[in-house]
Amino acid sequence: MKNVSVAQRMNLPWVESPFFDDLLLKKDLTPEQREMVTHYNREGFLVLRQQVAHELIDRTLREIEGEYPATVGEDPTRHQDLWKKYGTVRELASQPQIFDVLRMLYDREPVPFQTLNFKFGTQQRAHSDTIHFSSTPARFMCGVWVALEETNATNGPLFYYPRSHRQEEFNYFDIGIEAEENYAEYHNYEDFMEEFMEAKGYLRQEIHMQKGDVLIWSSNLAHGGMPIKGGNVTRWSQVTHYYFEGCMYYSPRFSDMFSKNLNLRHVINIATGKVVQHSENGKSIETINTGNFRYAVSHNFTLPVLVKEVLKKIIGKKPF
Ligand SMILES: O=C(O)CCC(=O)C(=O)O
Ligand SMILES: [Fe+2]
Repeated sequence: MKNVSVAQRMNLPWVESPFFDDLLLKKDLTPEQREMVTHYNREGFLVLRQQVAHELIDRTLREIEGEYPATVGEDPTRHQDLWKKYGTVRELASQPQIFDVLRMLYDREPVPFQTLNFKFGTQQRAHSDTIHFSSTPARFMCGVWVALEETNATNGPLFYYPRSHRQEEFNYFDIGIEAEENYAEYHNYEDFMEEFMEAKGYLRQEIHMQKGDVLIWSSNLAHGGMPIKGGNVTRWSQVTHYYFEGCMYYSPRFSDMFSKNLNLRHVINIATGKVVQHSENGKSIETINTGNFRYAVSHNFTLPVLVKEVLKKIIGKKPF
């Protein structure tokens, strides 16, 4: 390892590295690109104006509009993975110009793996997406939010806490909550995040966007949706979550990392339709399906663990 600098040895996206400034000096980037990566490094997000063709957005809305109720607050409020049904959602998740920006930020091949489409503002409390999706090496994940129409003070625009991505990635273990199958404990995590942001003096910023604008947030940036103030006003949008090749991908919310119960995700690359192989330091990691779309590292998956999982499913709680 003597010829490799300490900065190069760090298993992190270069844009999140503590040696970012040194690494930047070695990059072949235009002044505009330098500004973009520096902003992402410092603030944890990037706004790209007019990135997505309005023609594609209009086609998307025509395809998905029938999936939603007429009135705000009625179910379903969100649709996950409409890309499986609609080519336009897939196209929005696989925009080459956005891939190029992600390659610049992460130096790895992007893997769009999940879509969420909303008709109305989500009014979600602050969270970091790392509670839902994380990776090892850490931080090879980001969210790409596309405005399918204008967002403003009344239709529940996005908010984020600039620079909060620099904090550690909190999981349930850190705040004394057990890994869970449902959302019963999630409000405790949300309380924690809100209180943490306030205690550390982070300032919430609301962002207003135009149709076709894009916001990229780094995996650990705290963000959410503002309250809807304008009655039955829409806020059409699509979020695509991206991983990057060459990692292990897991859900912290369902995992107990320290007793080897790492809950691995079944990752399909939306752009290619192919399953993405988990890997660790260049070595492929085989996984085993433990039911309910949950996967575990197969060499950790012993017979007693299997028995426990099956019993848990039958009796609805942990057997021992
Ligand atoms: O659209 C929003 O209000 C927030 C969505 C979000 O937090 C996410 O998809 O990660
Ligand atoms: Fe989120």
